[in-house]
Amino acid sequence: MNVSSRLGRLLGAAAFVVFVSTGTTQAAFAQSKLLLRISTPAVPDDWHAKMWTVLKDALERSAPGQFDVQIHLNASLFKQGAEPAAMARGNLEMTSVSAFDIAKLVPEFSIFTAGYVLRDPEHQQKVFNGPIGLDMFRAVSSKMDVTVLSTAYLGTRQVNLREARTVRTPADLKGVKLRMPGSKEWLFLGEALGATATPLAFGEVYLGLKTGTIDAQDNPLPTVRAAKFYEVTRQLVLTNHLVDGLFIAVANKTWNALSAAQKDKLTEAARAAAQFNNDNRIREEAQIVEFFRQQGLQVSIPDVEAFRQTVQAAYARSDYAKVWPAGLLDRINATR
Ligand code: KDO
Repeated sequence: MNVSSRLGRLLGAAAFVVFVSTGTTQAAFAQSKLLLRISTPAVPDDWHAKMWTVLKDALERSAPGQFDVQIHLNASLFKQGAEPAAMARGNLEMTSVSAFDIAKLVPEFSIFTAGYVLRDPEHQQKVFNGPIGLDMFRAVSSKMDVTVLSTAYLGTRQVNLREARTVRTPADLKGVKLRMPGSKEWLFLGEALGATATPLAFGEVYLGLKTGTIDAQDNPLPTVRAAKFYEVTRQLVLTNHLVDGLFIAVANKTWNALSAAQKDKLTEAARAAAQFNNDNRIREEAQIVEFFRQQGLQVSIPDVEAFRQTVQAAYARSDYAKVWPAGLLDRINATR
């Protein structure tokens, strides 16, 4: 072997040692960090997807090097609705859980799945950041083994149709295959609106609308934009039927392993994330209708009072209402 090839081999070996030792150091460093895997069906361009980066950045600033935050969007880690079970099994540390998924395990929470209960985002924040939220989240922690850190406003849900039609009252939605997420709590809301509720995961809605396996879907307007449902629909009906929320939650196993200072920092970061989402979503909702008109969608205002009465009556006579604690609805209504 000549001198230069021996030198080459020596340099190669040295580079390998540096590579291996750097890799090992990085792995050890990552291991010493607290892993926070986040799973959500949200699409990257939606505010409740972007809010996770706000959480990650806030933690990087307040607790540098302490957390390894991994964000999985588009339901790429767990399918929609499977997150609470994944957290219970120890396979997931954080998510934003919907009232509908909470209601499966904390039946009284179904009051927040009912249409026309929460009035607007401000009302929602007051309810969940006050004594009602405190009681509810205590029940969530004991029955679901997760701790809710903050409440994100997902937006006010509206009906979005593939083909335009006249929709004044719930009777006008008769026979319309309205896609809802796949649980009985969601399907009940779709039926209460007068439609034929059809279960489908969020990730399949675009294609379902495009091919016509469903006639309609319901979501807040920023999501209709972010998921591009406006490309495959012709009409929005502003029913305002649900002031929807998502609850930023961490598995208790993870939460209990944190120091008091880390708990404070994670709570702060979750609040900052929700605030970012809420501010942007409220701002966007106030101006987004024009965007849909420009895209050629018909935007109709139905008889919201007729929808409110029909939906409220459906819930009032349902089994859901039977487990709502006495006086809770009044306390929610009285929250100002
Ligand atoms: C949906 O599937 O319609 C829904 O809006 C339900 C919410 O609870 C939430 O899961 C949301 O989708 C996803 O985060 C996607 O925006």
